[in-house]
Amino acid sequence: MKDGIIVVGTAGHAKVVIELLRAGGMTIDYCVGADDAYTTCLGVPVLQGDDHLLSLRLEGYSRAFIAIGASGLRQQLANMVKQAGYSLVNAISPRSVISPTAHLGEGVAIMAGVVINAESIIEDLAIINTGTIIDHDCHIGRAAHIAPQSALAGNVKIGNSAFLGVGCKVVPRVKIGSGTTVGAGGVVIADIPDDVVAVGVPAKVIRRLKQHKEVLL
Ligand code: JB3
Repeated sequence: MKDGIIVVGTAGHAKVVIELLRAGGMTIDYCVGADDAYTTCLGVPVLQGDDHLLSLRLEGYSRAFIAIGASGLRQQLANMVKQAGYSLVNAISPRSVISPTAHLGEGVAIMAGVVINAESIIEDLAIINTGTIIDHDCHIGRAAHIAPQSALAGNVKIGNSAFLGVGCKVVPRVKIGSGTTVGAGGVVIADIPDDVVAVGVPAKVIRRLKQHKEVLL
């Protein structure tokens, strides 16, 4: 078996993840990117094309991390590597503070300065980005992305594949639906449904995202 990690993705998010994994004592042997990817990422050799994922598996690699910000593609590639027999590691900054009663899924990215408090749940493939606070009893859905410097008070529920832009604030016991985007700096003081875009202080719904088309309200 080969002990090195395979990072899927070769751009900005991959750079941050590589540094998180290295800080946790792991070595990254290859990155796998799209056909037009650069040839190296922070000194890690890049293989272009996902067909390399199977050949690396056959060479004995068994651990991977999906370092791609787009949640749909991140989930698609996670399914691909899991079917190939890889397990997904977590990329957790040693400069984050995670409660011992918090629960983390697999393939989770937790950047520097993050605080996750008691009994919060972070589902598979979620990204808790730089300096973000997830207070007690929150539930962050599968492949959700909480951008840097956001703050969620207690008992906040974020749906699968939701995206909270940089600097969002969410008051206690609010639910934000699956597939929903809250724009940067949004202050959420009431529940927001699935598949919409909400912006502002307080955050108001401005668009519905239906079947990947934007429908102006
Ligand atoms: O907001 C912050 C702090 N970070 C963002 C991050 C969470 O998401 C960042 O600013 C970007 O918005 C985004 O980072 P990412 O995904 O590194 O950015 P982007 O420039 O969109 O890179 C997409 C990556 O996906 C590239 O490395 C491509 O090579 C790779 N890619 C695209 N399609 C693919 C495929 N890789 C593989 N293996 N297979 C594909 O089909």
